[in-house]
Amino acid sequence: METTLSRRSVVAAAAAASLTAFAGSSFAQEKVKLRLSSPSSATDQRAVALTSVFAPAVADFATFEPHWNAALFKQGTELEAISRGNLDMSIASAQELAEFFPEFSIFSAGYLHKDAAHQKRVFESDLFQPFKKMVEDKLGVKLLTVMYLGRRQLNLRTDKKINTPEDLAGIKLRMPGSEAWMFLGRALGANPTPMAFTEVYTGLQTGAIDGQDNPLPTNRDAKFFEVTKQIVLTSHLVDLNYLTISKKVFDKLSPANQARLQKAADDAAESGRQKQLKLEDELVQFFKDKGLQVYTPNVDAFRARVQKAYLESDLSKSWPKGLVEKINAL
Ligand code: KDO
Repeated sequence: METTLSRRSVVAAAAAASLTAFAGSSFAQEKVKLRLSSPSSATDQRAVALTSVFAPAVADFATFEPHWNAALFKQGTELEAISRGNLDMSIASAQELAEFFPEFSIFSAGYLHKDAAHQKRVFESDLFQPFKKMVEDKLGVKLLTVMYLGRRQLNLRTDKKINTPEDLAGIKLRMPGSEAWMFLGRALGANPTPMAFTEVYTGLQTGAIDGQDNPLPTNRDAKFFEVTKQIVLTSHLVDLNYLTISKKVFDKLSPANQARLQKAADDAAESGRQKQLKLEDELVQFFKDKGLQVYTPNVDAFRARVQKAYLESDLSKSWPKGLVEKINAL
């Protein structure tokens, strides 16, 4: 019995040793690990698209390892982590990029992108190329593709009806913690309060904040409807995130695998975009059924105030001359 056992363990040890040897071979080394950190939940359509479209398409040369709910890095710290070589991928916002490159705030401006298709045209146009290059050269981060997050709407735990920006006076509106986000909160007429996405549910539940803004699919995924009373359809930001990868990691791949990874990223973004658009259409009824008031305010009043605030701001001083007009013309 003892002999059998010890033989078994020798066989097991040998198998383990040969596995280790295999892992050290050049063949195994070709499989790169892609660790992504994001505050998104695993049910967010971008997360779903990355695990169901991106991961299988790169599986024979890369292992995609996502960490949702900001499990690995705090919201807003991912780009620095990639830059320092501690993380491989993220889903970054223009607002986060504006912390490094102020001119990126143009892509975070309220009422700039018209819709998901316009957002994609902007990303793919020549005018975006210098922005991409700047992030690659200075941060070592490659912006692979643009992911549609959706139209951001106000979602409040208060009862008072909101028709114009003036009605938001004194409302503590949670915004993600960066200057470009805070600016948007002020431009809407509210009193912005910075808070990480993962803390928003509790913030609403306890009354630390009066409201938050996010697209309808996010409001469902994060269950904000359980702790709020109304959704005001301001559509103040057609929001986006860029799927990013460390340039160092990307450059180590063969040209063929780089092309496959790029295609996988674009396919995942397209799949997420279509699902997100469909959900935005369907979810108004879902929230009404949950007992929330869902209505459209005076959007023209919001648009006029927000656009004026940006154009008169210091933020817009960093925007390349004539770029707003070129974006509008796309
Ligand atoms: C949020 O914190 O409100 C936000 O919507 C900001 C986005 O840029 C993005 O980080 C998003 O959160 C997360 O992916 C969670 O959906």
